[in-house]
Amino acid sequence: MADLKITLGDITKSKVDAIVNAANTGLVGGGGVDGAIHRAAGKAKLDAACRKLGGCPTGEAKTTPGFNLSAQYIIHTAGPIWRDGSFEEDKLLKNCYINSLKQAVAHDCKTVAFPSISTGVYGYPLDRAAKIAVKTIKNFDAPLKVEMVCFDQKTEEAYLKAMK
Ligand code: AR6
Repeated sequence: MADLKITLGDITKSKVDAIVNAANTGLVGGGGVDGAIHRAAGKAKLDAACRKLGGCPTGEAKTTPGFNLSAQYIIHTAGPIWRDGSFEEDKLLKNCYINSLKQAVAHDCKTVAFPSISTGVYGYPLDRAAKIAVKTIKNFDAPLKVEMVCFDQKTEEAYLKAMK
């Protein structure tokens, strides 16, 4: 069972082995947390590393170095874009967490930080996403310390509620 705690802050400052990025399938950078991570890691170096990965299907995860970040690795996952819930969004979001955690284990990480995948630009209902994230992380069978780094209070409240 992975250990999970909910915090409020900026994930680019997290002192963990790996941070997860809420990326897109092209791994071409973007706004939100993706933009913040690219800027903090060093845009040119991270863009070049991402280009070599050749994209990332929704629900999968791929890893690059963390470059200028304190974190050694960045695990990039592409969350589902919310439509109405009938396009396997829940399953795809769960896969994002599972595949990111698998990448963390494969790279020998002990500590991992996640942002709230898909609940920004991708429009996923926050409470629904929080429930899936918390359940999937807690049920993941590895001795990992996981932090959910919420960028605003509304997000933090949703994840704290999902922890109960
Ligand atoms: N630290 C932690 N969380 C953050 C930070 C930060 N520095 N900045 C924003 N967030 P979003 P998505 C929160 O939109 O919905 C990009 O353009 C934010 O408040 O970043 O998965 C990609 O390239 C929200 O709670 O990701 C994709 O095209 C959460 O991170 C697309 O957006 C996720 O919001 C992905 O959309």
